[in-house]
Amino acid sequence: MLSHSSSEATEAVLQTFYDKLEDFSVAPLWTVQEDVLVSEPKSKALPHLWRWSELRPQAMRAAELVGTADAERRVLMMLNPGLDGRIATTNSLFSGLQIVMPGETARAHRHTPAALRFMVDSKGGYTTVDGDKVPMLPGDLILTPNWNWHDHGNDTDSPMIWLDGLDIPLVRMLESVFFEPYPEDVQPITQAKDFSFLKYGAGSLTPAWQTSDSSHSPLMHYPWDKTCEALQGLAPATEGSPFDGVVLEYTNPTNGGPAFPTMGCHVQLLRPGESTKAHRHTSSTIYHSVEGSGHTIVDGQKLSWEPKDVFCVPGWTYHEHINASDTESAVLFSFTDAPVLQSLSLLREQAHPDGHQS
Ligand code: GTQ
Ligand code: FE2
Repeated sequence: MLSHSSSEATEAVLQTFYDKLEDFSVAPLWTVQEDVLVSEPKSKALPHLWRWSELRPQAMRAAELVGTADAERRVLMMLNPGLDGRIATTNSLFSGLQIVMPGETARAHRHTPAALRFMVDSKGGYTTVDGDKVPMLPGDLILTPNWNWHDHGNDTDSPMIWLDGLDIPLVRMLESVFFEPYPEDVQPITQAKDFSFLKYGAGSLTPAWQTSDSSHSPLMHYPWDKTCEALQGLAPATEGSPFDGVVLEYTNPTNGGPAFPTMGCHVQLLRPGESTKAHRHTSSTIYHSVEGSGHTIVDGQKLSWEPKDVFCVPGWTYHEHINASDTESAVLFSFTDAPVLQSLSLLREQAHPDGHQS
């Protein structure tokens, strides 16, 4: 028979032993076991909301004070108040607000963290991604995958402001950050304008003369008019998800997979008066309200959003969405680290046992 053993060592003897172990760069697991092997995750990140009405004036002020010659990128980072100044919006995701003023360019570079842009305010302008000049209008989603050259330019007479989403905290944790400036300020345009959209934008009609095996979507541009049309067409015809309403993923048109191996992107429509059920998942999410107003209850805390606000839902926290209007739809854009968790068999989801938080 096996049995549990016990010993008579006193506190003092144990402490002397533990101190001694430090000399060998080892430590006892048994004194910290419960901090490591927790029964379930508890994110240090807090639910938090950033208001467009407060951030926009600060972005404009940044544009007065700092030029794109001095700032590689003029970005206001959204730092999670629970993460002690870490460059992170949730544990694994980063979000920022970037501004490019009329006539400005943000010079070409590339890096291993992948980036997405969701256009908030502009009358045009562009990002060039590996030689493909991608136009940027409000509501457009633009991808700049791992190690793709990218530079931004504003050839209009009004400011461009967009939401950046990057996997920076994850890539830093994996110690895989590489960065390289392009030898010139601006990279050459080598493709027809918006080429990835010409090639892959039809969604269910993809080039048959070649196969694409890249780990990210080959489509760099998901224009708002197509997104809007898909949501508006589908919303009256289906219930959608109990947790997210009519929610669509921005997919890789060649295989139906996520936009990036590290980040997935979604857009969801909440019908007038719609309130969703609560659930939680190990993935974390950053949301941006495109239109409409409402609130999201995260871990019992009410985050009230107006158009263009940004808020985050840390991993494994219950959340549910409420469209406060009885007449208008609400639309939320979001990005998530779910593809990472999925590919590592770490993605778990749980519905709230009572349907809603109290
Ligand atoms: O626009 O290239 O928010 O490189 C952070 C890093 C934006 C960008 C960010 C970047 C960019
Ligand atoms: Fe960049």
